[in-house]
Amino acid sequence: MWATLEQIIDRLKQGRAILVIGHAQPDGDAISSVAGLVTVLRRYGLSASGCIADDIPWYYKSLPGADLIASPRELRAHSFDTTVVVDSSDIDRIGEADVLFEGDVPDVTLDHHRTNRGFGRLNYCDPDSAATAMIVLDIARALVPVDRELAQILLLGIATDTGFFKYPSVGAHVLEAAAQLVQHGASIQRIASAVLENRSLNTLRLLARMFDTITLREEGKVAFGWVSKEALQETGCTDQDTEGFVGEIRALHGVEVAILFVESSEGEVHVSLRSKSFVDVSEVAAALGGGGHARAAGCSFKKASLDAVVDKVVTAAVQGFRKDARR
Ligand SMILES: [Mn+2]
Repeated sequence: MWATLEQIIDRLKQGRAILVIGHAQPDGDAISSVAGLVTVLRRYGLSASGCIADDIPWYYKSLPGADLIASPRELRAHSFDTTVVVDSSDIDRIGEADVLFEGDVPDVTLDHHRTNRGFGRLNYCDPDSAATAMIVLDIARALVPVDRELAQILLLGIATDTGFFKYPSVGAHVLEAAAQLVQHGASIQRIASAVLENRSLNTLRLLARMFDTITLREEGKVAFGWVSKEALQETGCTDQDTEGFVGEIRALHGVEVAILFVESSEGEVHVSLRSKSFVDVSEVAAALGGGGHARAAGCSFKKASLDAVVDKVVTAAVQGFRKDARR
């Protein structure tokens, strides 16, 4: 059932051994909301552990919080009486972390993805929230003092999920929350330096390969590019290194919908969709088995060729663009 934040907080207080899980292929908000909630619960006096199925990208590891997140394997010997899933629109997003809890569903979910249908026992989802870290900040304010470390952890999710304070989700409320975290001692520059100014030369060479693939449709309003398995291998990169690439496509003049295809080494294709001002890409992604937000969404395909996925997704995105352009 859907719950209020007060009901969620009451449920969390009853936990004796709490497991907080974020989505696989973690981004800044997944790391921030897992590490932030673990920190809040521990400071409140509860036992809490954080888990994410995939490795944390290396450039987040210099920031506080990453060390609070373990792999499912590291936590297998522990037992938990309360499971919380954060920043995930459906249960499939948590990957192999589902082995850590009994039954089919987590006790609590906290999220901000518009496509979330509420897959836990108690669910809280606010699509107007710019980041799940904003929701964790509200929980923090109800339970513990916010110190410099907690502020730094929570600012990560807010900064990264808003494209460093430039997406339409950024209103006064977001800037006020960020300002408070900065007052508590957090540094935006530290996050920007770790996330935006840390690309390896290999990653820049991979980006150059991706730029060469950019293809336009609908008179330049729909743009897409791809990173093949070969491009990853030949540049010595992994799919983690493609973080931010889709934003480079969206930055192209005149583009409304930007799509990045990444053929990861396991033969899977991950698709990131972004829009600039009016196309709801969460609808496009949801129709393809994925999910997300109106301006940022994604989906994944297994055992499919890159070419076939590009054809299928671009066709769906062009249809979505035409539909929303008529509105
Ligand atoms: Mn998020």
